[in-house]
Formats: sequence, structure tokens, C-alpha cells
Amino acid sequence: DPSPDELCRLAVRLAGQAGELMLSHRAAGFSVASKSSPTDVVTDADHAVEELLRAELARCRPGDAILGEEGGASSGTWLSEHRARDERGAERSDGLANPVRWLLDPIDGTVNFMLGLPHYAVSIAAQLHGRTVAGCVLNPVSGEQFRATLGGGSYLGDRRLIGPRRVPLAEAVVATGFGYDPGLRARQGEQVGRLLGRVGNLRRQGSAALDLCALAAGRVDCYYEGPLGEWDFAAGLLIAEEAGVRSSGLYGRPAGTQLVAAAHPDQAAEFFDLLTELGVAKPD
Ligand code: LIP
Repeated sequence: DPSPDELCRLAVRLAGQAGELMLSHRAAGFSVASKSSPTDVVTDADHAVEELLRAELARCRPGDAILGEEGGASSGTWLSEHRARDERGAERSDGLANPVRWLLDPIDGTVNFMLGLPHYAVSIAAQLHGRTVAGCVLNPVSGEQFRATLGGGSYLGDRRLIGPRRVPLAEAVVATGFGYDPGLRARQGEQVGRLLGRVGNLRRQGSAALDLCALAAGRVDCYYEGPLGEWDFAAGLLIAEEAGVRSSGLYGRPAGTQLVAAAHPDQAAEFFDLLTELGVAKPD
């Protein structure tokens, strides 16, 4: 198996290439289309950046599985030419499958990119046997490069990140985001309206990946959002957790596509209880 450091070095290199391509598209102009709703936009820059990432991964690590926001899932290849088969010749599931899967969000914060708000990022995460072990999030405008490896800590450039400050929830600055469906957004707006009287303030910056990096860097105190794509949060969540943050999906679940909630370990239980009270996620 490749080491987390090896996968992180590749993610950092690819993020740098992706950042340059993003900025060139931003300068040269780009086309815009909508996906699930008129507010769920995608640009040709999103597609170009993901195609670059996929091509580089195919060159550097042929056969790895990939899940990208725009291109969907491509399964990894079997490492051994001989496919494991049982006595009836049926393919067995315990064959030597490729253990690496990449999660790609070519532009997280696409609406910000489209409008020229300088707060968007490429997010690249690498999983090994289903667990995220390396991640990189790069804001090409600020040049801020966040990265982490499982057990290796998280960094902004060469600065080690130590997570959010320890404050009472009533003083906490909470980052969140809202969905593309108008009905969902209305419900989320009602929930956040009730949240505001219980915390210090709110930040809605438009990129889940950068929100989680802000948490790791102590620029916000808490974060929650859902639903999200795996590609939105995989790298940022590793960066936050490696900075000492505690995460949850509520109801005893790990953080995931239904909800990512995260805070300082000393504040997390109270924050998660508040989110449960507000109904931001449902029990199974
Ligand atoms: C965005 C997320 C953001 C969320 C937006 C959108 P995209 O991802 O990063 O946190 O609130 O609705 O999902 O679509 O820009 O890659």
C-alpha cells in the first residue's frame, strides 16, 4: 500500500496544478450551466479542473478508484491480473482490489468562483481501504494550502494547525452552509434562525472544504452542514480532525453525507446537543 505521506504529496502537487488552471479560467472567462436547480451551478472550469486531476491520477497512479463531483465514480482496477474466482468461476469479492480511492471536488465554492468572490478551493482526498488518510485543500486566490495525513497532523503551509479556541457556545462563531433545494434552504434557514440566539455569530462562506479548514485554523469555532457530497468534506474533515477537532453525524453516527458537525472537543457535546434540538439531522 502507498503511504499517507506519498498520497498527500501527490494531492498537494495536483492541487497546485488545479489552482493554476482555475485562475486561468477565471481570468479568461468561463461558461456556466445549472445542475439540480438554478442555484446549483457548474462551470466549464469545474469540468476542466476535474479532467486535469483525473488525467494526472491515471498517469501517476493508474488503476486507483476515483469519485469526482462532476465526473462521478470510476472503479479501481484489480491489482493482480488474475482475478479471484471461486470453483464455479464466479468472481470472488475478496480479490486483490486496488485499495486507493480519490475524492475530487475540482472547485468547492463554485458560486463564489462564478461571482468572483475570492473564497473557493480545490479539494483532493485519498482513501486507503475506505478510510481517508491524506487530503489537500487549496484556495488558489489566497495561495493558502491546507493539508493533512492520518495521524500526521494538519498544516497550513508549514504551520501546524491546532484547531479552534475553547469558548462558551454562547460566544462561538459557527460556520454553516445551505442546500440548493429552495424547500431545504427554507427549513435550514428556520433552523439557523433558532441557532443564532444560542451562539455568538454565524459565517456562511460558501465552501464546505474551506469552512472545515477555517475550523482547523481556529478562524471559526464550530461547523455544521448537510447534506454534502463526500467530495465536499473528505479532505477538509481530515484536516480539521488532525487539528484536534471532534466530529459527528449526530445520533451516534460518524460525520458523513447527511451531516458534518465539528467543534472543539470541550464544546462538541453541547454543540451536538444543540444541533439535535434544532433537528438539523434525523435519527436513522
Ligand atoms: C458547495 C459547498 C458549500 C455548500 C454549497 C455547495 P460546491 O459545494 O462547499 O458548503 O453550502 O451549497 O454545495 O457545489 O460549490 O462544490
